[in-house]
Amino acid sequence: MSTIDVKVPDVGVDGEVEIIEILVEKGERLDAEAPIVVLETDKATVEVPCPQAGKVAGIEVKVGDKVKEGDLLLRLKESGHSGSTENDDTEEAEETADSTTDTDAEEDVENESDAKQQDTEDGDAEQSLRSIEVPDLGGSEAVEVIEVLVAEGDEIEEEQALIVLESDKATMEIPSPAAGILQSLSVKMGDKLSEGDTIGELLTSSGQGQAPNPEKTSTKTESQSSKSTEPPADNKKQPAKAAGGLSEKQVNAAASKVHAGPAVRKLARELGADLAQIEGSGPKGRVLKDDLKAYVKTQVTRAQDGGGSAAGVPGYKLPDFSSFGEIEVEAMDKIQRITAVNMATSWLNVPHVTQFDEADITELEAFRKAQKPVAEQRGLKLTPMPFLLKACAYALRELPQFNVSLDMEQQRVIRKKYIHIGMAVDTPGGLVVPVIRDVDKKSIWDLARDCIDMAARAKERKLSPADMQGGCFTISSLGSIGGTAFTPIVNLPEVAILGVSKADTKPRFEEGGFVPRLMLPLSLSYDHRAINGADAARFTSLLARVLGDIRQLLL
Ligand code: CAO
Repeated sequence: MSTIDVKVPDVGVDGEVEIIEILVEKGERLDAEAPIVVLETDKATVEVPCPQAGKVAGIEVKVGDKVKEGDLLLRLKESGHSGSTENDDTEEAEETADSTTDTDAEEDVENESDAKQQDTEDGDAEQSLRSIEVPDLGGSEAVEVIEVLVAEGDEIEEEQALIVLESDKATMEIPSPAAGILQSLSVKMGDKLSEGDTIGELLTSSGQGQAPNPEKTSTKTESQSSKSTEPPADNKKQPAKAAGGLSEKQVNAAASKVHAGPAVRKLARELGADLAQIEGSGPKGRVLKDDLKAYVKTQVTRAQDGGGSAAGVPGYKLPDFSSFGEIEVEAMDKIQRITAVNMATSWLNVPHVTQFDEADITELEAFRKAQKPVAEQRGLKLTPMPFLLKACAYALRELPQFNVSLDMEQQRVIRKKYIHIGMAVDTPGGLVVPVIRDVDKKSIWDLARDCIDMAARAKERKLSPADMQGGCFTISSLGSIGGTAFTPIVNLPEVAILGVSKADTKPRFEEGGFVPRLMLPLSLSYDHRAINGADAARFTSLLARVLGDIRQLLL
């Protein structure tokens, strides 16, 4: 058995490209053609396949590295067999093979320039028909269609993958250049396509490239798809229309809008995993192989582990609501899907307890109001949130058992030395939780700026996946809306979340008489596996004390 060097093949780009994902591990046995890394060029993401079967002897690159054609990616111990189950582990002398044939690359084209192509010109409310053509395939011609990801009548998002092509050196996903309704689809599996060939026609709203409202278009698209030519093989088994006019096909189409490469899609299909349920941690929310593996692991653990998992929880069947009256059906968007999965996962896995308390913020509010003109001069709005963040950071330092995550699989507690706090933001698109970093090290003004910036970006849907990762603790404030208390759900893998309700002036008995004090309701939900009730009471008492006299934050 000899060792060969696997190098970056020709990916149709001059200069360097970035490694955005590594799909293999040292010691892993690979089949020939198994994807090993994902590269991102300015116009495509490219999966580099393994030139032959073997065992990974060493990985020579890491995510973020910039590489060019001929650079070493990994060393492979040749095996005469393909497949990952061979047991020839014997270490043999390593011979350095000549450079491998720089043939294969898998491309997942994300053609930004085509996406920016102008819509055809019509009046404001007009829709226009736009032809979708095969983009530059890096010189390849007559490339076979190996997968069709959409069907006529589907509502398509800009950059959503439409078809997958496979040449002798690459597998490429062809994205939609704009949003719209797929009016016609001219290709099917097995077709051979070259640059400029027509894939189909897209009905776009003029001006924006926005997808038309499915409510407005569903009837039209249904009738259009019914007169369409035979749908591609993968899409033949479309279920009948759901009650309410929107077909289940359209509802299910949400799953195909996920940003993921061909190898990850293929693996997801093999594992029966629904990519739409997975939160991608890659660039632009791309679902990486590791995301898929973590998701499947969680599902398997939940199914096997009776302890507080969803195992054995009976599902429920919906009645036909249209039999009771008029209804509308719309597909959940990504935020709704992810929130639903995350909430249910936490609710089913975490034994929740909520500790209630009140903080006397009379002085804090007087101070905050006095600082409002200063805040305005600084171009900021000073709400209670920066003070809550600072007080929580203080409590997390004092009671570090709240700044942990539980690794139940390996029976470990992970203690964090940093303090990043998530802030639940109510947006028109749903609940999102951007994370404010190093809260303990920032001033109130810094935190006010971060809150404004994060809330604005959340509402404009401009948060990146990284903005929403790495939190140690979450604050969910409904104080500007109302309510006296609530039981927030722990934001896994954190172990506690603080719910804040509306402050109210209440009579407090002090020094022989009642005095009006502004009281802020606190609701601390915690994971009772990680935190005991006494610590929870200590946490809220400490918070109340610090919010009652913020000079303590200086100590
Ligand atoms: N009691 C009384 N008033 C409060 C308050 C409280 N607890 N919290 C905020 N307010 C006041 C603010 O002071 C401000 O009034 P002034 O202009 O007079 O100062 C007003 O309410 C509006 O505040 P805001 O909402 O603009 O700012 P914020 O920093 O308090 O909150 C944010 C920012 C992003 C957290 C909030 O906009 C939001 O989205 N909250 C909803 C979070 C949510 O949905 N949680 C539920 C998740 S499910 O568990």
